[in-house]
Amino acid sequence: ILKIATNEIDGANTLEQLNDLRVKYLGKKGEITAVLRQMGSLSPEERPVVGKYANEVKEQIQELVCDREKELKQKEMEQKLTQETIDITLPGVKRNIGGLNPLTIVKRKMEEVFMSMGYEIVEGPEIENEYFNFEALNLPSTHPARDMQDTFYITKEFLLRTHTSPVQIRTMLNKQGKLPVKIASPGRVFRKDDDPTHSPIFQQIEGLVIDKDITMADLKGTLLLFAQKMFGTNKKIRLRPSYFPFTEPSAEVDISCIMCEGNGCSTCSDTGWVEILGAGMVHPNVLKNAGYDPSEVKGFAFGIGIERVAMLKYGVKDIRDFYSGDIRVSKQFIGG
Ligand code: FA5
Repeated sequence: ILKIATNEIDGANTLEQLNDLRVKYLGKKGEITAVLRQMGSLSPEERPVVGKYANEVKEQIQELVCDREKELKQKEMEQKLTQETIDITLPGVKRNIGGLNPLTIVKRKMEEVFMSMGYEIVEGPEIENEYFNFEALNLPSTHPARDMQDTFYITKEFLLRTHTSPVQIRTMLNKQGKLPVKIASPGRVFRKDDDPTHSPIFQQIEGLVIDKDITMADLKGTLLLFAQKMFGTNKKIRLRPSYFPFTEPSAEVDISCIMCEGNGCSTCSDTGWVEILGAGMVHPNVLKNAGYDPSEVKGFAFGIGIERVAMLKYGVKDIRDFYSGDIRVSKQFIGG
C-alpha cells in the first residue's frame, strides 16, 4: 500500500486530486482504516506486530499528503503571482477633484480676521439646552420674540440651537467674572427657514467682548474694520435700529454692495445694501445671568451670517448652491 500510495501522491497535480487520495487511504472507508479494522480476526501474537506496522504506514502516508499539499499550495501561489501581474505603465483613472467649499474658505478667512483683532476662537454645542438658547438670553418662554426664530425642538428641554448666541452665556460662565472676554464662535445653527436666501441649516459667527468702558463706538469700529478686511477698504457699513431681547440698543448691520468696474456700476440689491449681521450692547439681564455685574462692566455682541458673507463675496444668488455638492461649484474655488 505504501509504495502505491507514494507513487499516487507524488503524481497528484491538484489539491483536489490530493484530497481524493487522502480519502482513499486515510478516510473512514479508506484502505489503511480497513486493515486496522481487520485486526480482530488476527491471532493475539500477530495483532501488535501488524497493528504497529499499519500505524507506521498510516503516519507515513499522512506525512506524504502533508508535504505534497505544501508543494501544491506553493505552486498555486506562484501561478497566481505570474498570472496577476500589474502593468504599471498603463494610464491611471483620473479622479475628479473639487476645491474647498466656498463656505469653508469664508469661515476660515473670518476666523483669521477676528484672530488678528485679538479674539479667541471658541465653539459650542449644536444640540443646546433651551435655557442657554433662550432663557439666559433674556427670552423667557412667555416672550413673544421666541417666534422670531422658528425652532427645531428635540424635547421640551433640548433643541437645535437657532443661533450662536448661547455661546455668549457658556463663555461668560466659564470665565467666572474674569475680564476681558473677547471671543469669536463659528458654528452651524438651525431654523425652520427655506428660501433662496434662507437655509434651514446655516452658519453664524458670534462675537462677544466684555470689559470696562466698552461702548457702541467700539462695536461700530470693530464691524467696519471687519467689513473692510473681508471685502476691501472701499466698503461702508450701515447700522439700522433693530430689536434683540439680549442686546440694548440693538442694530442690524448692512454692508454696501455697489460694485464699479470701468464706467459701469452694479449692485447686489435694489437698495445697494445687504444685511449680514445682528448686533448690539449686551443686555444687563444677560450679564447678570452669566455672573457679571452690569453696573461695573459693559459689552457688545454680534452674530454674522457666514452664508450671507459668502454670497456677497462671490456673487452667489441662491444659498442652496453652497450645499449642492456639485463639483462644478467647488472647482471654481480651488486655491481659495
Ligand atoms: C441672530 O441670530 C442674533 N443671534 C444675532 C445677534 C447676536 C444679535 C448677538 C445681537 C447680538 P438674526 O436672526 O438676525 O440674529 O441672524 C443673524 C444673521 O444670520 C442674519 O443677519 C443673516 O445674515 C443670517 N441668517 C439668519 N437666518 C438665516 C438663514 N435662514 N439662512 C442663512 N442666513 C441666515
